[in-house]
Amino acid sequence: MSTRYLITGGAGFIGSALVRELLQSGEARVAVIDNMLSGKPANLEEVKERVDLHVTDIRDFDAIRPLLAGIDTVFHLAAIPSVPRSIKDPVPSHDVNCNGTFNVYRAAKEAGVRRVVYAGSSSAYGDTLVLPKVETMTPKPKSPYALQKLLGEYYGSVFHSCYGLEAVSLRFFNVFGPRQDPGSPYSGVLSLFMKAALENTAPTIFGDGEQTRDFTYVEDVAALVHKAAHAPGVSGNVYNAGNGNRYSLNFLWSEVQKLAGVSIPAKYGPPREGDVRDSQADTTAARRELGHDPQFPIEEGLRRTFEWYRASC
Ligand code: UD2
Repeated sequence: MSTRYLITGGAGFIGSALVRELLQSGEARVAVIDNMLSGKPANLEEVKERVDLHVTDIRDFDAIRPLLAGIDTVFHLAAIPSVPRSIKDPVPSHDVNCNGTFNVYRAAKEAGVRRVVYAGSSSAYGDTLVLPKVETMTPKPKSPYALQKLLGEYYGSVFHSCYGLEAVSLRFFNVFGPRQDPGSPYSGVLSLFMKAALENTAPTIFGDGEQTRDFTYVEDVAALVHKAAHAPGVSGNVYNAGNGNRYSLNFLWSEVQKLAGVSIPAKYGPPREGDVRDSQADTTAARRELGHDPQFPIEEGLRRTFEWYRASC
């Protein structure tokens, strides 16, 4: 039987969690496109027999077009993330996040794919006067990355209205969990906190540490992305993919220290350019229209994540 699902970025941290979610839900096989820039074969190790892995790049339309033939749903997660990286070096992230995303929608349309589920970003909101952030707010991107991710949402709704391709966008809110790579200064902050605690070194906190984020456990995001493939009457829409809470970096570093049994004062540096101050998702629409039902409160997500890093690092 041919695969019904294809995941761009499927060898990455979130993409590989989605691969496992789909396989656990009864899919026999799934297809993955990944250029292995940040994706890793190790992320798919225990499921590799059931994954059709295509090592290619979404910037190459001719390479990806034939891979979408016969696919029902494309989950488009491939991206170059990071707000500060996009400010320092905007060309690669523009190429992948804008041109690559256009290629994915165009290839999906030409191949007759039914639906594309797109990984957007909570950064699209920018700083808002009101929390939590709700989908009806006017986006105010503060960085190239935030704008690039917003463009992908708009392309989804335009491919829906102009070409009849079903498209659903999810704004991911600071996803964390096992397999998040702590290997770069642009890595997600919780992966850096975990690594610092295990190595008994001080992390750097940019700003006063009182900025807040809606940290969302990766399995909750994967479950929601899967639901978005099949929810009826939602094409062209954008939904928050968050947990609905917000925690400061100072609080999180204290929680990670408790898990690791260490006591190390963080170093503080200047705030990052393009940083949003506070972030928290209103999950009402995602719960009502997609059946979003997050299962992992922050304590449980942190515990599971820390156990993974302890066993793997
Ligand atoms: C943004 C998006 C998120 C996702 C992500 C992808 C927001 C609110 N969130 O995450 O949804 O798209 O981009 O990259 O825009 N920090 C430190 N020390 C460090 C590293 C980070 O203090 O060593 C701070 C950083 O300044 C920020 C917070 O931690 O205030 C979170 O940073 P991040 O890079 O983990 O994610 P963020 O919020 O830019």
